[in-house]
Amino acid sequence: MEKKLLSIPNINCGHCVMAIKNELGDIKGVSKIEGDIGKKEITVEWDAPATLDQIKSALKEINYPAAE
Ligand SMILES: [Cu+2]
Repeated sequence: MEKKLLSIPNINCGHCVMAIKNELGDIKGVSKIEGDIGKKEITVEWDAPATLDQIKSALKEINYPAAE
């Protein structure tokens, strides 16, 4: 299992976290998504076939790009 903390500056409220959870939850292999509204961060856990690139591009697609 892989796990990554991503900083998402566009997170402002619970709806943002829900939108991210819905989007990433559709990716095959993603097993867990936790959001921290105050810190504007999400933690994602995944296994193959999901990849970090795929997760990042899904976030970009819904206008919640991860900061590097
Ligand atoms: Cu929001």
